[in-house]
Amino acid sequence: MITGERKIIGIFGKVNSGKSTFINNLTKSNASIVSSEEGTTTDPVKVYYEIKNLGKTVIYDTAGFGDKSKLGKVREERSFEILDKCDLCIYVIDLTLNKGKESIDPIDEGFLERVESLQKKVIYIARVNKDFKKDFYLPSLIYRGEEDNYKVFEIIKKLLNSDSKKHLLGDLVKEGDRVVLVIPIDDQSPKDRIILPQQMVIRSLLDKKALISICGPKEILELKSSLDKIDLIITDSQAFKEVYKIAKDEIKITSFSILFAAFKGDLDYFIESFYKIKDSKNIVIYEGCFHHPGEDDIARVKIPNLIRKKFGDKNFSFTRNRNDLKGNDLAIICGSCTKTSSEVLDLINFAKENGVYMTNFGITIAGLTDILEKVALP
Ligand SMILES: Nc1nc2c(ncn2[C@@H]2O[C@H](COP(=O)(O)OP(=O)(O)O)[C@@H](O)[C@H]2O)c(=O)[nH]1
Ligand SMILES: [Mg+2]
Repeated sequence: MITGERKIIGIFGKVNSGKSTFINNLTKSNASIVSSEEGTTTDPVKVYYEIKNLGKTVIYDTAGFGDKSKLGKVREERSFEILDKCDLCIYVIDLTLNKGKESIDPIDEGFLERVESLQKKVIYIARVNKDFKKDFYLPSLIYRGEEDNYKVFEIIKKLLNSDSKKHLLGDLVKEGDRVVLVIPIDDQSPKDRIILPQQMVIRSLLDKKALISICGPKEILELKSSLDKIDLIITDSQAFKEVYKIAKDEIKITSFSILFAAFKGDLDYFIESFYKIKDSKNIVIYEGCFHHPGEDDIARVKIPNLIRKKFGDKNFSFTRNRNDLKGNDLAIICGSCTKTSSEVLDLINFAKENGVYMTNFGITIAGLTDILEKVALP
């Protein structure tokens, strides 16, 4: 299984239930401000945290529910954005507040119903005081402080490690296969490193005990002549056309973004949506991360130009905000290397709910260069 993805854990609960105290205790940090003042945590606070035998996580502390101040609603919205994308939520309930009451607080109940309808994994953590007796609501665990951290991590691991053991390469590669990676280095490449999807593919190939060679698009011909055989080429989508000329129909070829569309997204929906470009008037291009666009930026320049050339002019807009997908016929999203599967699936669901088709950069490029039918799918 590939574990290169950072899992997202969100901490939720009513104002003053002890969320910030909990994240600080759990991560042994002072990440979040703790105070008896309601609404102390405003924007979500995040802590990057490596959990042994699970891998990278990001843990968010969020603004509490039931905040009656002027900005309370806006803060709650931010918390719900985290809820939509998280892999696991930890709900902190202050049972001392419920003292003497027979039933669960309506705010807690409302949230828990929402979590259930989203089918999120959830851990309920209860903070209790000494005279807490009633067990009308059974939490996953009673948290008294740092001494209970190991219990929390055990539950987190149990819930998150049981996630589907999807393999990035599917059945495309087997032990001993000779795989060539084509990675163009140009002024769009990040300085001095290769990007996360490429790192994850390399790690995944090593797990499969494949034999790996790497080169740029200009060098592939020479590399090919030096190898007895090539079982698969995985290329950056931007070099698809060039590489296909060399692979022809003799060598299996796929791209990093196709692997990731299948791994993190919904490959069938992306392919179906690609064929809707022709009839779409309003197309929004969605980028996951912040970067300074170069002159030949793939999102802003290359893809719109390829589409115009093939299908005539369209209304293009560009965004990093999920809400801006609304009102468009089609969205084209980036490779989502900075996003987790849950975030990409959240985006796809949002698009579907709003009647927007969605595809990604790699599928679009493969389709527009007429090789979508010829690529190997994981
Ligand atoms: N007695 C007691 N007080 C706590 C506990 N956890 C938090 N508090 C107090 O409750 C108040 C609110 O805590 P905070 O972590 O800021 O709550 P948040 O609004 O959910 O982030 C602070 O005054 C904390 O000191 C606990 O386990 N026991
Ligand atoms: Mg707080």
